[in-house]
Amino acid sequence: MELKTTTLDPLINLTRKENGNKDLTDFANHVTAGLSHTPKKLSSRYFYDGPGSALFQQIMELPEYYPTRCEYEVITENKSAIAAHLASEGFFHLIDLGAGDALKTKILLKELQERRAAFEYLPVDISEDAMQQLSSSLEKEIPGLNHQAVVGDYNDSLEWLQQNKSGRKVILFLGSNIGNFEHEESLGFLRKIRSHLEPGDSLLMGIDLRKDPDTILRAYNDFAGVTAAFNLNLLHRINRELGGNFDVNGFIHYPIYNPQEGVMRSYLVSKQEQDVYIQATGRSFHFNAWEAIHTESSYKYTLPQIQAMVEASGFTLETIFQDKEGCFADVIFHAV
Ligand code: AVJ
Repeated sequence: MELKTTTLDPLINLTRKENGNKDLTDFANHVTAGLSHTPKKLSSRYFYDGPGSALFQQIMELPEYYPTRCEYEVITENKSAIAAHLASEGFFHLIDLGAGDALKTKILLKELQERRAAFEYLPVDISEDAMQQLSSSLEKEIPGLNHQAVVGDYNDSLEWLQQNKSGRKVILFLGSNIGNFEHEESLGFLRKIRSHLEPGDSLLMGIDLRKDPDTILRAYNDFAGVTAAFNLNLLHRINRELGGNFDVNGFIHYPIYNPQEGVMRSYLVSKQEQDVYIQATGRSFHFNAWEAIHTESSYKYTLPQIQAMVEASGFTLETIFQDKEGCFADVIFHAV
């Protein structure tokens, strides 16, 4: 009998596996549905192609975009307590949903490695570029780390992990990515995560908290216009991948914060009446002057809201970590 090798493929791509043009077809169907809907909408999940991921990297370095810096502080200040919680019970799979550049996770990875914790790091992201860059940077920065990057959406990746990785799991869901879900969707998503876990497995979730509305609005309306370019890239992507003829200069980025709902919503607003033909959808779409496409929601939470939401999904709250200013929370939950 042959010995099972422990070497992991550095990258698994779930979006390519014999699904041909399925992703493009999905994108085209999504665009057709969203631009025929009243009011018009497109999902922020399509922001993250190569150029979009690069723009998001720039956003994280903007002076106005506080969430990354606040979460960096939470993780840095509490790294040993967090690592102790995660590594309390022997070998585990550390699954990083929406890992991106994993800037904050790397602090924990180094801490876990120093403690000689037994674990395998599995970053998951829909951006293949981001996962390729992460794989090679991990090799340089954290030699000896057992890791395998997974390219795929949250659902496909969770299924894949269920089938391919058994044993204790710790899910990281950092960067306030949960904020992109509407409230019902976030409950559904947390329940989905829970359904892939066993009692005693853990979830570490990073969430942006409610604060001064001006601070929030500025983070999504930066002076240099990087967030505008990030939002408008969605139209460039439709032009590139689906053969659209959007005149991107005919649209403006418009973000607005609702302090009662605690939600930042971003729109692309058409400056004039126009028709846009999109080859892959086989049709054109009409825009009235000042008609808007809703492209992103980023929900901000209160601590009681977070606790209620996650406990309604089959978890119990373990510990809340926060930065000094109460800007951002990273919360550990246990599956029950
Ligand atoms: C990556 C979803 C957390 O909502 O703050 C940043 C994305 N959009 N600026 C966020 C984003 C505009 C970001 N998340």
